[in-house]
Amino acid sequence: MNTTDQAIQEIEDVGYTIIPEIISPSRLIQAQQDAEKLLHTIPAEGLNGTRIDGRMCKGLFAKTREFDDIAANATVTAIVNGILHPHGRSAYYSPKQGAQLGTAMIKDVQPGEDIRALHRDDNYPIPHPHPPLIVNSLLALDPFNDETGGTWVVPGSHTWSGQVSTTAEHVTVIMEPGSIVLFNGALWHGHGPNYTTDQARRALNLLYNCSWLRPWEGEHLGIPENEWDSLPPAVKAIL
Ligand SMILES: O=C(O)CCC(=O)C(=O)O
Ligand SMILES: [Fe+2]
Repeated sequence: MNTTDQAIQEIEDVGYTIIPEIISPSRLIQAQQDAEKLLHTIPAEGLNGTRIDGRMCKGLFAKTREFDDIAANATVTAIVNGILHPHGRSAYYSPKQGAQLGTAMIKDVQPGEDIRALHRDDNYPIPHPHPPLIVNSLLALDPFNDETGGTWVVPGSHTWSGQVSTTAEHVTVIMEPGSIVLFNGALWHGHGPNYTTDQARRALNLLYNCSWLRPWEGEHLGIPENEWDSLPPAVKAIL
């Protein structure tokens, strides 16, 4: 089986897959530098009134063209389309039916930052389980592990019915910078605490949805017309 078919199979079976080194070391360094320029602190309040300020950059596509190549990466989009549009692998596929980028952001889990509780991204008002509607992804810009606040996933939970249990048993996604985790939006996931004092856990977060659904944020909004005209077809296809 090739990488794409194997990844599709894993997402179907356990709800997620990790692809090591989806970008080259030099592309990674560029992405880390571009991410650092865009990240800024967003003030937020936790449940008990504590400060949970996070470093983020939302609405990426209206702000920079630096991540277009990753969002439209041929392997990533083939996997996403294979999950969201299984018929897309047949001869009747039209690119216009392909997955849409629902949201694109950069996130940082900073040293000392607490967990993000287990949850589902797919909260459409349709009982679970149902056919996949969202594939979310996190491209690691820093190491993901048990110390840095790596993503937590509950294997197989994309097929579960009912409400999310925040105490379900999870595993940590362990990956090196330049690798990507892709998961069905119905999979329960979150991330652990960053126990370190000096190691950020930055990620490029690209969430794709079926193109016939209303996107979470709509990355096509806010792109100036002259910029839109010069976008490559593979980028336009996901917007
Ligand atoms: O940052 C993470 O590891 C998980 C974040 C998350 O819940 C998401 O991207 O939907
Ligand atoms: Fe999430």
